[in-house]
Amino acid sequence: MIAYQANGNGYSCPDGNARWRYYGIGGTPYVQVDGSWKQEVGGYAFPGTMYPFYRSDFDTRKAMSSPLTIALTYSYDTIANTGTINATVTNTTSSSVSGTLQFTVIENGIPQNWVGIPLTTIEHVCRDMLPDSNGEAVTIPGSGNIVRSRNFTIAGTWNEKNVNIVVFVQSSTKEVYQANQIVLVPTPNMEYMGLTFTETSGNGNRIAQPGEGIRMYIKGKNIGTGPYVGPASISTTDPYITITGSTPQTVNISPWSWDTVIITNFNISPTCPSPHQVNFLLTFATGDFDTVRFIITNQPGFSDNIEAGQGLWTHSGTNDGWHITQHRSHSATHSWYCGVEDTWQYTSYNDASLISPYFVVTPDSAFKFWYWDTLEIGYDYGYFEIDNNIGNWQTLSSYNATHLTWTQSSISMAGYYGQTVRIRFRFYSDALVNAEGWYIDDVLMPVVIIGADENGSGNPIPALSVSPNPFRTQTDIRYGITDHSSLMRKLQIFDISGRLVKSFSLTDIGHQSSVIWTGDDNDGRRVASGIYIVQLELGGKKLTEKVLLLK
Ligand SMILES: [Ca+2]
Ligand SMILES: [Ca+2]
Ligand SMILES: [Ca+2]
Repeated sequence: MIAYQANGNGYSCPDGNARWRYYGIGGTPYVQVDGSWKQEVGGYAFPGTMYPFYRSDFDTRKAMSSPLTIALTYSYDTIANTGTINATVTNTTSSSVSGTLQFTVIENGIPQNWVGIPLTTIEHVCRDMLPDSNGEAVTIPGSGNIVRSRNFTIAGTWNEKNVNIVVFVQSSTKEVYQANQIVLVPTPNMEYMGLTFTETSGNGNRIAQPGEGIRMYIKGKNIGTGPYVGPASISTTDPYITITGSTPQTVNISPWSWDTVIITNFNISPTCPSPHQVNFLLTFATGDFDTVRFIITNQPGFSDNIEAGQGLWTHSGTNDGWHITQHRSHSATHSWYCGVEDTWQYTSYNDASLISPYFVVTPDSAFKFWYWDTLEIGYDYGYFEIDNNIGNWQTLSSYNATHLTWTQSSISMAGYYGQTVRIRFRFYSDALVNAEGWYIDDVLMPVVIIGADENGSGNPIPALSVSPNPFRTQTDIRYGITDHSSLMRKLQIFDISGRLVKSFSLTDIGHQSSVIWTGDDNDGRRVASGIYIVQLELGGKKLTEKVLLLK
């Protein structure tokens, strides 16, 4: 990939400017694939990511076969900052191929701050062409090859570790037949990739709980340009965690590959709170490091009916329209919506995400949510994505249809059981044609509470629900009353020792009603974080649900 910058930019060069004119590019950024497909992208006019929209065009070009192959060798003196690159261009067809052979020196990672745009570096910038932007007219005979060499000098103001040289052959109609590139100074760059774990001592339910022993397999990914050779190390200052042994793995990871870099055993103190987030520091031999987030809990899962406010959700992105609305809802009166109130349309160039808090995936369960959508078919999309606490979001499901009735989506979480993750609903729209959009309600990763009062747990009790759970500021307790003959009805909240914390008077005699609990007791004082039992008493029957209050 090469970015040609016009004159006037601090990082432009005469060759880059000449190529910018050659392509006839206007004032806003364009992408040209193989020289044959051109599209205006990015900049102030196109602020969203255009990736989902252009992906099919990229794939089409990628699938086209080439008559040429290009093999590169090079030498580089890191003291003198000079070198030579040699290209062998081979014609794999029987007909001769004519075009222009080009050598372009590019630099990545050039620090650059743009006003109002979250961008700190610019990439692929054309710094020089060898010998210049005119290139060399060449003809490669059928089933033959040509060999060419170019000398180059890396300027002192460039970072040689970020320099690549791209070699390509271009036709008279600007189509690029073939390209290849070398990295001047191959360098590994490691990042945390994810983990799996087993219980070495525990109840074997695939949830890491207080008092258990865990063996953790940590994966690292090489996002650099050179091979990574070496172990990794791990540590934590967490008072509830004792690392009892680590086995760094002997690995050789090539660029854009990954492997298990360390296996670590640790014990969780029986006095560890639940839930409790442990931060492990993972350090690679390159000095690269990452924080590995690992939640210990007796209560995996996460649920929210969106009736008690924003809670622990966050949202952000380009033209972010996510908010809680009362316009449509699956349960009760509220849902999340990415669009504009009153007009009931989304806007153009959205790329905005509604992000859940971190939670532990409940084993043998699917993640479920209800949605209502009208999206421009083929152009505007919703995505359900997961972050296995890597920071790299992976798409598990996409939405591009019209459902004028509420529809439930069920996403397999196999492969993530027991792991600490967060999910997001990402909404994307293109330049033209908007519709009403995407509503989300009743998000459910089944909440299972292990080791608390077992009265009635394990069986779904539709007549009593608590959401969100866990919660921080307030939660919505909904209950159904089917027996109106009984006047004996009580809704009470107890702490885990059975002490009464809060009681509600139920004056509503409808079939379905709800109360909001803000985490206070009967005297209006905020209660401590922890597990509480919500108990609905109807006549002689008692229904209970457990809810977790976070600090
Ligand atoms: Ca366990
Ligand atoms: Ca709702
Ligand atoms: Ca659209």
